[in-house]
Amino acid sequence: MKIERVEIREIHLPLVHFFETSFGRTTTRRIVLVRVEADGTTGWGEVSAGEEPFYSHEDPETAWHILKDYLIPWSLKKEWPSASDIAPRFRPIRGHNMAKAALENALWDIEAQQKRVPLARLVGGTLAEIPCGVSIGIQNSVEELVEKIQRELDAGYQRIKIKIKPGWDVEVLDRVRNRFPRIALMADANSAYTLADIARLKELDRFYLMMIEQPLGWEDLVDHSKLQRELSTPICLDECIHNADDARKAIEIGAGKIINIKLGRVGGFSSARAVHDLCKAKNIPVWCGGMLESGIGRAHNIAMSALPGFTLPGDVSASRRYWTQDIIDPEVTVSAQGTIQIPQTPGLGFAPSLERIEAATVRKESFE
Ligand code: OSB
Ligand code: MG
Repeated sequence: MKIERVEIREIHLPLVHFFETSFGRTTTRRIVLVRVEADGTTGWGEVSAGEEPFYSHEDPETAWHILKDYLIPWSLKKEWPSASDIAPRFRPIRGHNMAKAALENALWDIEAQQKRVPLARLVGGTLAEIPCGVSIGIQNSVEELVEKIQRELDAGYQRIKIKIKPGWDVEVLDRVRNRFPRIALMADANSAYTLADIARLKELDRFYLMMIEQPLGWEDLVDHSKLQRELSTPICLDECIHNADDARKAIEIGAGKIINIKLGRVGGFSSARAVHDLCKAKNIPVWCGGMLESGIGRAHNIAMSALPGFTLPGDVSASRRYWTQDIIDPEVTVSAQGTIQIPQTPGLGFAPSLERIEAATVRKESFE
């Protein structure tokens, strides 16, 4: 495919409810979207970076800069045999995986349309539907958290993830577990602890969680392997894993037993597939994480979740949990059994609504 034109734009989308993690609270998402035209076909990608560089070093500004000054000039007017050929070209740029993923994933969208196959099938997906969980942020009170959990269980979601941090952990989980003794439950700390907190982290073992996600440093595999030896609860790695090589090292030193794969964090479908294939070969379960994506990033997450190694419910849930109106048609819906059907139509399977995207746009720039 020959890339004729690339447009980047920033949209602002207010969340239905604030989302709070150990590193802060988000009320409105600032999302950079990438639109690529190649051989008369249009593909879309989404930068999943947070508003501030608190989850990783990336934010919407850094992504805009890397796309505008490197990734777009390096890919425009060139002939790419397939979407999988662009990741090696981007390799000289260190990091900036979320910016890379947005452009690469738009090419996968184009390739799926050109080959007239569903995106899920093009990337190697085999599942017809995927199991869904929800990620519930830190609330103003435990009562509100319990109420929210009940609402999501009533909607059919198969597992509940809550966010924890020092001061919102043991007591909260104690009350949640007492109220919901049998649900599939996990906790995500987003790097809020250190090995000095080991006694407190060991207390979490009594809640028989499915896993505890990223308790320690955002780049620290070594301390996670020390912690895993002290815990019966499996550790799931999120922030630490940027590529298949990180996953290999993590598995080798026992830094965790489960991996959360995020398309943005690992740099797009090519890298995500490599992480998936490695984990599958090593019998490490994986699941698809989320970054409060708009419908475009969500549609990519759904396609990736169809890969056979995605055996655990992910953080991919219905559009209505995030937005009063999503920017795709149809919106993402979840069945009463807590599943999402993989689209069987060619390409993304969800049409970006230009009208809604335009209405949410605060700046855009195009390159030919
Ligand atoms: O750590 O998984 C995370 C949201 C923003 C940044 C990091 C994370 C999250 C979530 C939300 O947990 C997942 C979602 O519902 O999209
Ligand atoms: Mg996480």
